[in-house]
Amino acid sequence: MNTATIKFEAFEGLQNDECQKRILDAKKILGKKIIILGHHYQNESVYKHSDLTGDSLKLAKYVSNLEAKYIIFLGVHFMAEVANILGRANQITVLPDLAAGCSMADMANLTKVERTFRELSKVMNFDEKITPITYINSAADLKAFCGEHGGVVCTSTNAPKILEWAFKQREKVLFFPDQNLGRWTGYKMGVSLEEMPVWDPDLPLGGLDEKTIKDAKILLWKGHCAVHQMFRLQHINLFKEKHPDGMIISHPEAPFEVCKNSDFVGSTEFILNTIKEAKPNTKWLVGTELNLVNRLAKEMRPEGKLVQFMSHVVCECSTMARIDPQHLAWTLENIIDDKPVNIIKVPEREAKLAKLSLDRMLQIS
Ligand code: CIZ
Ligand code: SF4
Repeated sequence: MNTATIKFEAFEGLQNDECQKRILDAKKILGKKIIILGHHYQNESVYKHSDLTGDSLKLAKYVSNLEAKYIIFLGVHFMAEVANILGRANQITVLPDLAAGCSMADMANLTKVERTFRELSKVMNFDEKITPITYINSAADLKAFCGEHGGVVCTSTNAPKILEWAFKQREKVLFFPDQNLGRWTGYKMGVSLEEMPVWDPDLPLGGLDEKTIKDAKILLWKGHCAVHQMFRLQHINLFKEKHPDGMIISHPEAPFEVCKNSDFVGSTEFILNTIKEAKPNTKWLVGTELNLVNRLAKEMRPEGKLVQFMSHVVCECSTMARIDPQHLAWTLENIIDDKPVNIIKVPEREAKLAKLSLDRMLQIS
């Protein structure tokens, strides 16, 4: 009997066709023992093997009702953590490549958030005045921080509802790690830009003075998504010149100026639904991750819809792209041998506190 796990090296050079076949064979053998969840930003070569697809909110909601012993997450690290936190105790969550992180999530960490807590506590009673909100794109220990301090998690789908809820609890919000999502959501609620200063966690008092902090409604963490940051107003202008009747739709992680000049702004679920429900022969410029846009463009072609990616340079989420067919085949074959690799397990205390802030979110949305 084989007692060691199969090493990834055995899969590294595997040709795509062979790899696809082995994934299909492994899925057949494993049957209901596994369920594969796929995020919209995943490349088609693995996305097509998903049993369920969605944005992180939809996928998080699925997790609470899954029977399979193994959840295979085609997405990035923080999503697999959420699956582990919300899944059943004996369920095992697997992320096919542990290097699939999120560069935005990495822009905040517990050391910096705790330092921020101490800094802000010099100016006011944090737990009385400020609701911490973490975008779901963040590590589990930050969700735990929010759980412990009366805060909550949000996604790009439910951010408006979550902010509304937060302002019913306390007068201010600390929003991390994505300043763009926080700014856009606040702006749409009527919060002025002056009331949403950027908090730089590497500077004393976030680089702000006491008065600015006291006058603020939302303190926006200095973080962003490197992929969505590439979209520019000039991309919109060029598209409009060529297609004056075209529509612009962007993700709220895009820069403020881009969101402001878009006809629609919303999460990946929103973008997909809006374009799918649009009239035939309409033209769309889309500001979100490339894999989603390519898939949608192909799907919409028979209806005569033009779906164009916003940037001229390729901006695929490189960390999402770490999940390739080779890693998927490798993890599945190890599960067949009952030797799962790349298990994502959030430490118990952290998971309990993080679940608090996730459950709050699920209840509100
Ligand atoms: O929430 C998600 O899944 C992400 C990362 C983007 C979106 O808007 O769906
Ligand atoms: Fe993170 Fe940006 Fe990739 Fe989304 S697209 S997973 S925010 S790096």
